[in-house]
Amino acid sequence: MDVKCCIFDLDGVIVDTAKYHYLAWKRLANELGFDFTEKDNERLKGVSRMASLEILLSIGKVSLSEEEKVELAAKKNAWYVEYISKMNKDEILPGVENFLSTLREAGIKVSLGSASKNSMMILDNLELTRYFDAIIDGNKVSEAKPDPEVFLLGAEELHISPEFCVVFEDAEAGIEAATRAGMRSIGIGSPETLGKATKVIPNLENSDLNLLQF
Ligand code: B16
Ligand code: MG
Repeated sequence: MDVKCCIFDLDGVIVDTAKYHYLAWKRLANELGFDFTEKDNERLKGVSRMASLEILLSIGKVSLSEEEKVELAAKKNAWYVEYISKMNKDEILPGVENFLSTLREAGIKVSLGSASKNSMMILDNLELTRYFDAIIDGNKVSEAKPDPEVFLLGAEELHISPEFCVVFEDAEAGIEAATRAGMRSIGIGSPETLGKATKVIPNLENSDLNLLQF
């Protein structure tokens, strides 16, 4: 087995934060006078905060100045932080902690590769921070997935060549980012949307090192 590093996306792989993003974005949309559905929210998964706001505003056909946008993004984030500050270990997705622990025992490095600027707080609340050798998130990257930057930075920080890295992702843009980084990928979700991944599994439940045999 030649895998030396596993890189995990956060939302949709380790935990479902999308539901809290949804509550906060919906609250903002309602305040602006329009509705925001769960289907609309699908378009925001894996997308950065400011790009998410642009999508939301286009749904409501609202145009604002840059200054107003920055203000609204901060407002949404304050609500979101309020929701996620109540998260705990019970919200870790099935099989995740067990798999992270298996990787560490096997000497395989673990990195986060997320667009979120709140990832540290989330990992702390889930009591998962100690499993990570590197945390690359929205505070460290300038380019959003499908740009490979977030995954390449993880490999670089751990001094591991991309060919020995495997990315775990639930979004199509994340799978593309992994491919562009020269890494293999495991899609978490359905083969219909993640068909370009090296392998697709429904979730990490009962996962062991056999998953890393390609
Ligand atoms: P924040 P991931 C992404 O997380 C979410 O899927 C996306 O909905 C969110 O807008 C983005 O993080 C930024 O999050 O507002 O907390 O910085 O899937 O890349 O782990
Ligand atoms: Mg995701």
